[in-house]
Amino acid sequence: MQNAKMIQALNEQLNKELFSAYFYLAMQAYFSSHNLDGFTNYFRVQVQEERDHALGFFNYLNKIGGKVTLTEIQEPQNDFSSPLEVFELALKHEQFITQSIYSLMDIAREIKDHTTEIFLQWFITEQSEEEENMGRIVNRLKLIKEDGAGLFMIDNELSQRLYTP
Ligand code: OFO
Repeated sequence: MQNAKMIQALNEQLNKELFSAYFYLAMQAYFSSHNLDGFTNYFRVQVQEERDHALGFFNYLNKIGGKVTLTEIQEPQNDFSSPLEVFELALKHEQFITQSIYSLMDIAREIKDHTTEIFLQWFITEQSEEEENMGRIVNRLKLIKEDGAGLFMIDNELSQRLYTP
């Protein structure tokens, strides 16, 4: 089913997912420059996941015969003041992405595009997991405040995150 509004919104989401990968790559670079290897690993995995999300929209557009239109990717913030600032920004970004996926779902429902609804369902589940994970880390970073030992404990835990495509 071809609907211009739906195709445009799916393309915009593809761009947003590519931006997410770019934004998290900047965060990966920040942690890498501070030798926090676990945090670096966390964002390395996150970048890979975002790239997969972007490809999910790319492949879906191809599958339904919708034209893929690639547009400019916005420059992300490149400087951060603390690990807490990074995770607060990442959580805020995920909340924005969740709202964006909800808007896609609203369009799919409005035009009774059930195939796209089913496709989007996976992203809705994924978004609630992303927000939960990032929210947990924000809370823990707030708890430890400036405590170096606490930061290294979290760093160690985040080194365990695996990329599971
Ligand atoms: Fe693609 O979920 Fe994050 O942004």
